[in-house]
Amino acid sequence: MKKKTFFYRLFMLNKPDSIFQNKLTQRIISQRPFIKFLITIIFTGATLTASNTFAAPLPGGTLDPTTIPKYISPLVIPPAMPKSSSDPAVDYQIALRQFQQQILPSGFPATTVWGDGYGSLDHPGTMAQGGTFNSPAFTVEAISNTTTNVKWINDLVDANGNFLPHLFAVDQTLHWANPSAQGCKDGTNRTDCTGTDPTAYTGPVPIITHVHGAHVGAESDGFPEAWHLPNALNTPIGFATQGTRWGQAPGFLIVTGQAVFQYPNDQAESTLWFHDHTLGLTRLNVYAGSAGFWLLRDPLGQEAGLNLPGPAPRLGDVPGTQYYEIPIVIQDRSFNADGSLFYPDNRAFFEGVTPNKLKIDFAPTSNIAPIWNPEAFFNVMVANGVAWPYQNVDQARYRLRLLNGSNSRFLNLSLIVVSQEIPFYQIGAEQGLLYDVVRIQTGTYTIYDTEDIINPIKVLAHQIHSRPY
Ligand SMILES: [Cu+2]
Repeated sequence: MKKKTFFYRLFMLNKPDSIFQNKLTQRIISQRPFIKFLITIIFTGATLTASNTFAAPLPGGTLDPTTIPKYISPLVIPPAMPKSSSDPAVDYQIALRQFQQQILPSGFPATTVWGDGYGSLDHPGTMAQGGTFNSPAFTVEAISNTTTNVKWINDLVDANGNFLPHLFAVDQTLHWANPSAQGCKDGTNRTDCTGTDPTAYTGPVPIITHVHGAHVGAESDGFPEAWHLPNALNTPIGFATQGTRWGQAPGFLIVTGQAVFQYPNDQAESTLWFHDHTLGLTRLNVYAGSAGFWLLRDPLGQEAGLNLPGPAPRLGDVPGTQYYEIPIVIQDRSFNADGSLFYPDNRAFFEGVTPNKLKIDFAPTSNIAPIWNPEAFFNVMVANGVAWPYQNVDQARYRLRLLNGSNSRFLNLSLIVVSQEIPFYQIGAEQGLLYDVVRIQTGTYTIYDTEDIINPIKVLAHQIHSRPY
């Protein structure tokens, strides 16, 4: 009964073009054959006091964000992730690697990031090189009630097979993975404990991938303590290569640096995403670039017959294919002048003082972590791995699947055409379609959630926001 009502209302919204042909829309469409669709992120809190009065940029790295030109780089739409061909036992083999990506506009330096790609020798290279590695990752397409097996690989090693250290300062006084299995606060020597060493960790990086919102068995969930190290040649003696809750789907060979997870996808069509989930490291590993969409479709599900805009990127698309279903992950980042990502490496950033002004007694003498910041806000908005991109759109309805992948920042999203704000329509959230369609003007999005939206210039957005903790 409830389902019927939902279908009817959504159908009514879609069918008569009344909502899409109000005066504003008519005017905009007649004025502009192509409308530049800008995702306008309005900074919340201290950075914005009125809509047209920006305060000084938030503190961050050595690159002044006001020197970065906006809306000159095209939005990157992540293609579909290639299926595994070299290992038929799994549907996908996805590796996290370190590489350079042009996040800032061309002319600025490239940025060292981590990102997922098809982790096999036959698909090397970054997206810019014609390969599959990108941050955010290419999109995993899955079908409801059809099992997807993924081999997740920690490939954070250099060309010689030695481990790569973290891009950022890792606080060892948190409850964290602690691969050295030494020096826990409770006097034990084990992994997954609160450490005592106030210096930054310099060893191999533990990762574990979690598909956010997936119905999944415990062994395939990607628990924080289910991390694994890369299969590096120089892993220090005595280090644990797995966390205490490491596991994988039954029947698969155990290989160092990998875990095979099984996803039954026994849930409604939905926008999910995958990201790192390691104990005490999630914020850093996701900030470094671990993120990708996992789109769950169901040919017989609730979206069937709704005539939602598409297509989304598919395998084998010819270059130049126009997409009307676009996933967008929005994240705040700060940069240094050399293009590197900035992440605070001490508590002074959070306190808003210079390090020499800190009066705090840090761990291990207190329980206040010296490196970790309870929350952190950054000064450049990055969408699909590009700083302040643009996307030209047709006069057509679009479906956007939006994800807030920021560490701490909530987002107010507005759709501005010329100088006019126009509404969009939310049709879904985390775990699938909403019961009813919601008209939104300047929506607020918390970190790590999901929604679905439609709009009168014919933009239909599917919105996720979700947070990686
Ligand atoms: Cu999550």
